[in-house]
Amino acid sequence: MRVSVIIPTHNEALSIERVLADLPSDLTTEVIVVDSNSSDGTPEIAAKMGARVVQEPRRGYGRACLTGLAAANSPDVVVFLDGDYSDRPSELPLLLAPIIGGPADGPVEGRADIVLGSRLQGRRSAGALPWHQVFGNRLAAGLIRLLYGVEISDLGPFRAGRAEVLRALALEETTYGWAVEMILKGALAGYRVVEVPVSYYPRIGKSKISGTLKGTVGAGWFILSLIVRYYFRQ
Ligand SMILES: Nc1nc2c(ncn2[C@@H]2O[C@H](COP(=O)(O)OP(=O)(O)O)[C@@H](O)[C@H]2O)c(=O)[nH]1
Ligand SMILES: [Mg+2]
Repeated sequence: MRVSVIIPTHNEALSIERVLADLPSDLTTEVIVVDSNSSDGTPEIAAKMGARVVQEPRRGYGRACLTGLAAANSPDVVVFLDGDYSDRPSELPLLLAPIIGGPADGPVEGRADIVLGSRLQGRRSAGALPWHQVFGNRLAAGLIRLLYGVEISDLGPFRAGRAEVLRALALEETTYGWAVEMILKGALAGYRVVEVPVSYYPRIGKSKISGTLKGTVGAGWFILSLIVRYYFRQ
């Protein structure tokens, strides 16, 4: 089974080496770091660590994930992971297990098409998620449970999906909405979206999204409006 890991980065030189070092290399076929104009040496460190670096000068978290997905070399499973070392890359097997299934299953014949790592179900160290992120993610997950019937508790960034499913969803959000678009479109298309608890720690370095006012308001607005929009579009 071919597993491609995609890590979007913008100035993560303080953490990217640890993220790459902690990824279980026996489980990954390729690691793609999609970098947007880092000025701190992030792509150089990533390349030195053996990752494939793809430059994406257009900013946007979703854009970087889409570029990584398009660049992946015929994967069966695609994993998304942040470059800030707030997730634990060593927990990759937790995300792959529901997709791969047990030994009786063939390759990529598990019980899930998309697996989300939940920080709110898992072990989360003090201060890893500020209160507004706990509140916002609980609210968004609650709405998704209510309107779409998907049993999730969080919208975490550490996630995995079957490559053919991710491609079929034709994701198009280039900024904050990308992560929720995957869940909504996946649920509406009848794919199996499941959640596993993952641990979460305070990031290394400075936040580009939720730690900023623009990011918090932008992400909140995009996520809630997409949840409502896709519900009425179905
Ligand atoms: N390529 C790329 N990566 C980005 C961009 N914005 C954020 N990232 C990366 O996306 C990941 C999530 O961003 P982060 O700052 O941790 O957001 P937070 O978890 O909400 O605080 C990190 O690895 C960032 O370096 C961008 O515009 N382009
Ligand atoms: Mg982060």
